[in-house]
Amino acid sequence: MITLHGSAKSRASRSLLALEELGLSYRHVPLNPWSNPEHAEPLARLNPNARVPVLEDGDLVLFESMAINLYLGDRYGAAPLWPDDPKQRARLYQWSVWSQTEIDVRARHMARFSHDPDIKRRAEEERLAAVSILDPALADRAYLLGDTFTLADLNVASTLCEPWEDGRIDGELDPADHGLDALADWLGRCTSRPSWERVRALE
Ligand SMILES: N[C@@H](CCC(=O)N[C@@H](CS)C(=O)NCC(=O)O)C(=O)O
Repeated sequence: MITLHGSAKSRASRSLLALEELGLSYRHVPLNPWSNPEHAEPLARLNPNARVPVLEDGDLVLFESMAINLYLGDRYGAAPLWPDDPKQRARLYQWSVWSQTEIDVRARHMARFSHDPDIKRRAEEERLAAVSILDPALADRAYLLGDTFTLADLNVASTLCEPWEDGRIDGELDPADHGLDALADWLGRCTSRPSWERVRALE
């Protein structure tokens, strides 16, 4: 039995999307210690960082949303979602790691909420520069690895835009407003998938 711990209104949404796209049956435990202090202790037993998501699959207990998604793809995935070709999987790893090191940057997220307008502006400029890399990468293709949606798209799109963020990066940035039309179209294709709708409905 697979169990995914973490409220869908958090980074756990990325791993819930992966479970949905893979068509796996799973138990969802919507832990959210930021609203429910009594969730902190059971979560800390699963993840010493006291963060969600955490996956349990048999005797495997795994934290970090990207590690969970790559494990799920490797263990349960099949082409086209999880490509057969090792070089295509290498690209999938590349974009997945990139999304964590260049996009999901904690210091930049915090700087965006700074009361200092210069710090806030710099963080927004850095975010725009980082996401702009995706526009040429998508100029000649519908999805990051080619013609079909793969876990690379899921990992990057779900890092840019959580299911409740209305198709905008961090809920506020529309790439089309910055001439990033290939990125805007791709993000729309990803976030309008039924899996996004299903995860949006979860607790
Ligand atoms: N890099 C981690 C980040 C996980 C993370 O920051 N989770 C937040 C929710 S989005 C959390 O659990 N915070 C705990 C708290 O606020 O008490 C991952 O991708 O899994």
